[in-house]
Amino acid sequence: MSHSAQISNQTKRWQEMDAAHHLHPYSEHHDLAAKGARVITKAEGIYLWDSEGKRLLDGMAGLWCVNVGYGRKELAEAGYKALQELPYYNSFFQTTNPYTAELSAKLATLTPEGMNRFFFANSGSEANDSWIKMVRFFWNLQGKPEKKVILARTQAYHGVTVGAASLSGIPSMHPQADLPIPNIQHIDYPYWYELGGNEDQQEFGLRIARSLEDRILEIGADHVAAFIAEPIQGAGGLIIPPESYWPEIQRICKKYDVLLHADEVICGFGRTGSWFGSQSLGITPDSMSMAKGMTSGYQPLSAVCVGERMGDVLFNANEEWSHGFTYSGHPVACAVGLANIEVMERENLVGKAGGEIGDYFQKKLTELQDHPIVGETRGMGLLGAIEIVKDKETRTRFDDAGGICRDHCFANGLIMRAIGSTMVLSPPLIITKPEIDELFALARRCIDLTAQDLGVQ
Ligand code: PXG
Repeated sequence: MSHSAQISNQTKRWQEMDAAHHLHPYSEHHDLAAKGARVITKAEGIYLWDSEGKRLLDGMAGLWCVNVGYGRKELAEAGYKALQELPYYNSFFQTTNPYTAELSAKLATLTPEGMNRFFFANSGSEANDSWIKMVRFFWNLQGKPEKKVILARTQAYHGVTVGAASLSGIPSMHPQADLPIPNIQHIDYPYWYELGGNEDQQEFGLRIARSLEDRILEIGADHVAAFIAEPIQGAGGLIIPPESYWPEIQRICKKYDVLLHADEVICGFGRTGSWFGSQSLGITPDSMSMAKGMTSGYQPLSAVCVGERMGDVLFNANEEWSHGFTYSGHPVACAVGLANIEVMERENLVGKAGGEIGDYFQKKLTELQDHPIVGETRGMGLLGAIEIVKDKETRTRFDDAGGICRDHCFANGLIMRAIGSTMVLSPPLIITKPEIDELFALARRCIDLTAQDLGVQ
């Protein structure tokens, strides 16, 4: 039997086991079983390999998370060392461990001023769910238990647990599970390219921000607890708000005493060119959630960070906070988180994403605007979006351009995510200029192939 035939049999075996026994996230299982799942077997730098030996340039850093790239020995060694010394102990019962204590202190040096206290969990969803409980506890302790409604945005992605999925504003996430839970409402989102029409971008940004004020007034400020938003919306379409948006949102939150929460799960850890998206976009939140880039995905780890106002109240409560996970502050995950930050600092990855490398990425992204089916490109740091359109003037869309383009990307060795007709990029922060050239050469070729399929010459 030839080598490749052996590999194929092995792949087939994994696909069959997987089809029989594995329920995948966000998948239609009939379709998946018929096609056979792609089996990823190894990774190095910005590349992945599947079980057939095909190489893929990972333009999405996994799911927006592998910021230091794949195959980093420092992270593996830090995890191995912690696994040998202290594979597990909890942080309940007045206990901590060196890794969790050191990571908390390290994070406090990176977060915006005053954001100094961290509650640890394992995923972005758990962090956001924990935050809902913190907000309720905070207002209850403040003697304002009627301040209960949390406002979030259409097309927001805050995770999938019951609370986090309720905060999320992607319409398909709610009906299957009878969500959202009570006291969560959604307002408009600042997607100028899709919704702005001929309106001036800054005017649009102000108008959308003021929909927050309208809703607060409708509900009554005494009943509104908090507003949650991603600095740049990720999974909802990589939506970068006009500059007028965030200052107005902050003015409104202050005026009506509504807590402001930044979901930094994608934007955190260098993605936008600063440690946190809030720093890039000039946001001063009361609290933030973080995950993904915190360990570059090498271990599941997340946190809710609270500033002085919430922190002082929660830390000084005269009652126990009834919340915490078995793995809150897991020593191995925290050890890997520390090693991840060390690598990011040593290699100046945040500085590069906000400087030379981010600028080069943005320049190459902008060059795609000359393509006949590219209506807009936008980005910040190492985030990029490409709007595929039938008509640049009217911004009319094709039916499934995103799906077609994504399939061409896979076939040609590039992972680029499709969100409707928006193609999205979020590569590892270690990407080099020649690798950026390779990424955009592949992207252009795949957009060409998409245009051909759609009958555009
Ligand atoms: N907040 C934000 C902003 C996210 O992007 C979560 C919270 C939830 O994190 P966990 O760790 O619970 O998944 C996320 C996750 C996609 C995609 O296809 C995006 C996410 C997750 C899965 C897929 O874009 N973001």
